[in-house]
Amino acid sequence: FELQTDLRLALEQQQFLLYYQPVISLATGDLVGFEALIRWNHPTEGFIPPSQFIPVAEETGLIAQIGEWTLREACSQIKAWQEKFEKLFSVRINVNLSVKQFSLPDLMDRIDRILADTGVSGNMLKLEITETAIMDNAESADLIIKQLREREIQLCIDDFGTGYSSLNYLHRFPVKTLKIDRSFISIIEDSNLDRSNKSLIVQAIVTLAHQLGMDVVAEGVETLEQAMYLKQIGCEFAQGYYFEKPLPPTLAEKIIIKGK
Ligand code: G
Ligand code: G
Ligand code: MN
Ligand code: NA
Repeated sequence: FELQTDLRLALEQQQFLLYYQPVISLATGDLVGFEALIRWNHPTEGFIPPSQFIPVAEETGLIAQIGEWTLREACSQIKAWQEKFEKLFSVRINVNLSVKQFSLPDLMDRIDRILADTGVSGNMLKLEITETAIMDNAESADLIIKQLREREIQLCIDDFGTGYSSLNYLHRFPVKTLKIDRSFISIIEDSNLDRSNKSLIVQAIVTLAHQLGMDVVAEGVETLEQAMYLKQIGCEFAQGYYFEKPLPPTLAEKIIIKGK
């Protein structure tokens, strides 16, 4: 098994899948979105996690094609769910963009082509990028963010708190949502007693985001205590195993129907 070689074949042999993890409103328990997460079903190795192959894809440049596939597949799924569920399906799908993808000079053309081909409008999409993606592309980010906004595509800062500690870009670039990295969530153990530095950081991030006009998603929420604490400090949204794992489309559909 040679990961790099097999990764090239994976695209043409259609070994990638998207799973969808529900994003939940902490106030109401309602479904407010899904994050699309890539899965590689390798013919002999079984499921290989993205943490293993996304870095290789970044190094080899394959990420451009894989990212293109992901975005197209997510948009096709949006279209299929819109046709199947009509008004019942109205939430955005979050798609992860890698650092390299965000810096592709023709990113906007690629996005426009996919939207046109699938017949999906930008207001059904949210793109997740890291702080690094923005900071590494500080000059081009202004224009890209403006163009995304014209298409009503929202942006979410993923893994917030683990990348650049520079907060400069936060007021410079209009981003809808901050997603707090799960390393900050995993240390929340008790909604009343927890006074560790890390949960103070969570509280500070929520306050910062709100003051900048952003909403907040906590990722990696695994316990009721964490969910209650986050709700108490005003964090709007959450995703994590406590609510739902990333699901194949057929199971995600059951959540769409329930709306919870
Ligand atoms: O699904 P999982 O929890 O294993 O994801 C691990 C990491 O892989 C996460 O950081 C996630 O952002 C990233 N990831 C998942 N799907 C995609 C994708 O389609 N494109 C990119 N660039 N990263 C992804
Ligand atoms: O984009 P990002 O790296 O944040 O992707 C989310 C990753 O976290 C995915 O790989 C997903 O499978 C994983 N994940 C989702 N919910 C949980 C959770 O509650 N706990 C942990 N440990 N991982 C989670
Ligand atoms: Mn993400
Ligand atoms: Na993350």
